[in-house]
Order: sequence, then C-alpha cells, then structure tokens
Amino acid sequence: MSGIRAYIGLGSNLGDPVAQVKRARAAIAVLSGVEEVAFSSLYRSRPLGPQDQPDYVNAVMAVDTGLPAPELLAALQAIETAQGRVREGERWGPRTLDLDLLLYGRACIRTSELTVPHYGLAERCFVLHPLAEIAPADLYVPGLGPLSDLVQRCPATGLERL
Ligand code: ROI
Repeated sequence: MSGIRAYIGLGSNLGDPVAQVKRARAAIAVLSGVEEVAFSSLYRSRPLGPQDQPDYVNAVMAVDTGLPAPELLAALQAIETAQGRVREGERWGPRTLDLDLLLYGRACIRTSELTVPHYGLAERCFVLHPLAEIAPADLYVPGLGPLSDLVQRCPATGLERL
C-alpha cells in the first residue's frame, strides 16, 4: 500500500505486558487501510513518572496507511479499549496498553485530540531507541530535528532489549 508512513508507540505494564504488546501488534496489522512495515524489538524499562508501578514493555511499529490521522487514532484507541484499557485511572498510572501515534508522515498536528509528533518523543528513550531501530537513518522529526540527534541526547541506560 502506498499512503502515509506512520509510527506507533506501544507500551504496557499490566496483565502480561509482552503478550499485550504482541496482541496489539497483530490487531494493528489487520486494521483495514493499515499495512505493517516494520516492528522493533521489545524493550523493558522502569516507569517514567510514578515509580510505584511495574516495569514497562515498549516497542515501535511502522505502518503505511491510507487512514487520516484522526481515524488511525480512533482505531488505536479501540484496540486499547478492547485490551482492557480503563481511562479513569490516575494520570501516568499503570496501563494494560498504551498506543501512541508518534509520527504521521511529515505532519505536525495539534488538535484537542491529537498531538503529532507525540509530545513526549524527545524525552522518551523507550520510544526513541526502538524508533531508531526501524526508521530510516536520516529520519527527520518534524519540529524536533534529526532522529539521530534526539537519540544521541537520550542514553539507553536502563533500557533492556528483550
Ligand atoms: N514509562 C515507560 N518506561 N514506558 C512507558 O510506556 C510509559 N508510559 C507512560 C508513563 C506513565 C509516562 N511512563 C512510562 O504513559
């Protein structure tokens, strides 16, 4: 499929996180209008934010999609809900599944529902390293600069590749 190259961040720290992330990958791959292009290794890390929660498992998936960004986001949120995500929990609390639309082509999107590139991208090593594993070496993150520069500023300390 031609279309827009998008990158999705996957994360989980509840209910068998490795299985949650793998299940989400399979669910994304069969969405209509979405084709999997690449999937990173899985990475384990301590939580960013409140420490009284289990370690996270994270990965990044590249897809080509014909879906507009809001529709892709809605589809990702439906997968989160299907995998038991409850949204009333504390902010930055543990979750069975978190799917973030990290990048959508070269778009910069700022609406009440969606911020792309993802607002935490530059600070989140558990996103940058898996992203760099599957993205072109010269990927430019709109508004933030070359991915390679962002990765260099984000040491992989504490990030365990599974
Ligand atoms: N910390 C890690 N390590 N991985 C995540 O995916 C993650 N997601 C979150 C917060 C709570 C900010 N911390 C995280 O939403």
